[in-house]
Amino acid sequence: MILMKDIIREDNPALREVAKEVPLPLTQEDIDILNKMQEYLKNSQDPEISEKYGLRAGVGLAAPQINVLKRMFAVRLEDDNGKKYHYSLVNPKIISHSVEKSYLTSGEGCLSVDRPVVGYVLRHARITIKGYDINGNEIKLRLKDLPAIVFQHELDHLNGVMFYDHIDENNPFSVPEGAIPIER
Ligand code: UDB
Ligand code: ZN
Repeated sequence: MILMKDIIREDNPALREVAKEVPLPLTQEDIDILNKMQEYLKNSQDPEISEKYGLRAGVGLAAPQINVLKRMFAVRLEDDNGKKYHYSLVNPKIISHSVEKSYLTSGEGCLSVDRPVVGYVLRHARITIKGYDINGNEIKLRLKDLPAIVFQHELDHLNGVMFYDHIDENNPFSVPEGAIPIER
């Protein structure tokens, strides 16, 4: 199983690389990696297991964070209506997005960042994302609110982008007109 020691931190230059497209169909090795990433998220959200192994409760994990420079990530969260977003996505691409922005009022963190970084991370409020699931089937998702934020955060990791790259360093809490605050 994936443990915190397997998750690379921001001092590792691999997190700044652009990850490679994954050939389809997936190899068994890639399938195993994606399943392990999804298992990390599940384990980390289980109070007993996360306590036992010292896991940070994660809602998303991108392959580069375990030093696998491939364009794939896992997401596991529930929205406010109890709708589940359990996805393992390969070669994801945002095919359209709103002009409107949104941001988490509590800011963001990252499993690869062991320090608090304050400030608003402005993201597209709504996205349509396309990719492939573990079986190579095409997946197309329309997302808003927290799920849209999480998918964009994970997609950024495939491009070597960290959440704090988006924070205005002179004015970390500035909000552009019309941006939607998301509480959680
Ligand atoms: C996270 N977790 O997993 F809204 F029950 C963060 C960490 C860094 C704090 C562990 C998180 O936001 N958990 C959460 C959120 C809720 C409700 C809840 C638990 N990530 C994933 C990550 O680092 N992926 O690379 C950071 C998130 C910040 C915004 C989107 C992803
Ligand atoms: Zn992250």
